[in-house]
Amino acid sequence: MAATSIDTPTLESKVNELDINSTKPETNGKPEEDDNDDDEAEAEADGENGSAASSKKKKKKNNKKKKKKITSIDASYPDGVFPEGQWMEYPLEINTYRTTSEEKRYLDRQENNKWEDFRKGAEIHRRVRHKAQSSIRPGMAMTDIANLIEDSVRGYAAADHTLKAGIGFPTGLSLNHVAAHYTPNTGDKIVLGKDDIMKVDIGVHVNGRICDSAFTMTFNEEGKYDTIMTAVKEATYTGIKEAGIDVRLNDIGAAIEEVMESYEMEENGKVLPIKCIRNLNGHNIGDFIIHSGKSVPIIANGDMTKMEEGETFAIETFGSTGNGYVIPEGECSHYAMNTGVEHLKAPSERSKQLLQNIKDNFGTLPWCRRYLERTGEDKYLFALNQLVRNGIVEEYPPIADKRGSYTAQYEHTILLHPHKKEVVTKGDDY
Ligand SMILES: [Co+2]
Repeated sequence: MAATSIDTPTLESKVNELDINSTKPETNGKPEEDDNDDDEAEAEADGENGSAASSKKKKKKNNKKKKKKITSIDASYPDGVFPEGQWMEYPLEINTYRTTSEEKRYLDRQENNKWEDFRKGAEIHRRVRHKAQSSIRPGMAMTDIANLIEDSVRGYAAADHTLKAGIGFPTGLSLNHVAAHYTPNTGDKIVLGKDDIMKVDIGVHVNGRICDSAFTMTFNEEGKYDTIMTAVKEATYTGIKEAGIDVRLNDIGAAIEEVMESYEMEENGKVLPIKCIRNLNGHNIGDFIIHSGKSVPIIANGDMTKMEEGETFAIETFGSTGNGYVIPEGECSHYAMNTGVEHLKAPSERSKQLLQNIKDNFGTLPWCRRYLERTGEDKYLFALNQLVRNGIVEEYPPIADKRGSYTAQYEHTILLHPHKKEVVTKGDDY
């Protein structure tokens, strides 16, 4: 999920005490059917000849388990030790001592439960996006794409409570000139087109530790989007490389900008420079809080604030062939309760009731209208807008560059351990 730095308010950094015990579940965490053929193939690879005809394989299948279901990720890691991400050393000379410091390693081990929560979320993220990458095709409705992704997250997280583990924020599926914060609302009729460029932004949390990671999907076979995809991927990798303890946020932005804007794409003989979307940012991540105070610019912006030991960041960059600036456009789907609003009173009985339901199900995690409806809410829009007007709930409408432009995004979550940095959501796909 992106942080906007201009015109729209950012979430406060104060971490709310969440009363998890008083909350009721959004779903019962029941694992759902998995129709991913890859997984089935893996599960049945034992004793099967690799070259067996597919028809023979299909017949054989009936003798075994029916369809492979998505089960809790815990079943794959019974000892509770999850795969580590990609380790990188810190960039500044003054911090090279950290890599081998016993004291820093000792400090790091004290936080091991927190790191394992992130790693578990990251492993769920990798599996979910693998499924998304292998099954999303043009012609699918955006609602079906969102459900496919979200049911996978729920299945792997298998938590009895939304606030314990599962969806960390609404699945972003923003198309073309829309850069971020679009997910379908109920009744959405949009269908994915073969020439669309779609930002898939997935959030998975475990005990409030949110993994925030995004990639971009295209289906154009002439390689139309190759350059913008490369530009944004390289810009994000640059941001990840430059990030670290004591590094100034401005310096990360400057490095990202230089890489991103060295690319240009061509369309119908016209050269389109790739620009950074200057009012979108990476951000640090707090417990149950997706944007927790610091913004990581994707241009040089003069921010001399430094990253600090123990912080966790989403490093994300957005490239665009448009103005390189986004404004709100279209119907809102994303919302989150603001922090530090305990003193504010819900303006009506209905909005008070709605607010309690939001607190019970999502706390300060972002959510969308579809998730609210899953909790049984109906005819809530008037009350919801009251909460928004009173500053209790923040709305995050889709944000878009100019019509006809193309935007792309890549994003990883990084952990600033005392001794090294870990790109926890890194996979072999991106
Ligand atoms: Co983000």
